[in-house]
Amino acid sequence: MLDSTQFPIVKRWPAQHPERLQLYSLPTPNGVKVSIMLEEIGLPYEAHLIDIGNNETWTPEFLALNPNGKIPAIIDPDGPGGRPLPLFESGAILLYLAEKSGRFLPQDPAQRYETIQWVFFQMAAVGPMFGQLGFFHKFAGREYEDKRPLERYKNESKRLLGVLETRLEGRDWIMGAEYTIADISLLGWVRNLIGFYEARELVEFDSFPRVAQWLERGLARPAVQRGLAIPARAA
Ligand SMILES: N[C@@H](CCC(=O)N[C@@H](CS)C(=O)NCC(=O)O)C(=O)O
Repeated sequence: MLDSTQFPIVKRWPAQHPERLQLYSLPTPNGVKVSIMLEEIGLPYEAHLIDIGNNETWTPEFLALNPNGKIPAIIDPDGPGGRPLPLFESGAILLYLAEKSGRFLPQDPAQRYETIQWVFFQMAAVGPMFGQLGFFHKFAGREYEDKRPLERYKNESKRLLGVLETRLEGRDWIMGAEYTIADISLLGWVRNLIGFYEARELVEFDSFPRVAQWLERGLARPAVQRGLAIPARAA
């Protein structure tokens, strides 16, 4: 059970089903990694919408769960040893859920580390670079007179798409025939780059046909479609 003295977040976002995994998120590229994974593995969970536009991640209740003030975060009431496990950082959450469910992370040790390597590639490179490109191309940064940051993040994003394009040669998924948490970590970011960030032409996305086909393949998965809309945004 979830004790509100241990987890102040449950006071502000009460759990209707405290026995289920609690997800605190918003359908952004980082948030949907976890909702897609939860939909893929079919673990019962309860989703709470955290409104980052209203600075809800910077409230004391949220910061007690993630001192870094970012979604997504979870509390699994049935964590290791049957004790509640709070967790933030989407990559760590993906690894945790993969190990808990025994899904989407290969058993073979070499393949397993290779998958983790690509998750780290997403966390350390694709997420930060695409995110900065979004800031300088679509959001507040577009007003900046100095266009060098935009240029840098555009070039870096194109380079990273090139890395994916090469990796996907002869492979349906990042790890080949098997769909893994590496794909789950990346799908929302690539979709966002050419969708919400409106950077399709800027990064010359059409020159990365294997990435485009991989994205289409991913978006065709029903769990991905469901996960992309969780938690539902207020109407
Ligand atoms: N490395 C973190 C990044 C999380 C992150 O940047 N979350 C953004 C939304 S995609 C956020 O919560 N922003 C709120 C803010 O900075 O105020 C992860 O992957 O979990």
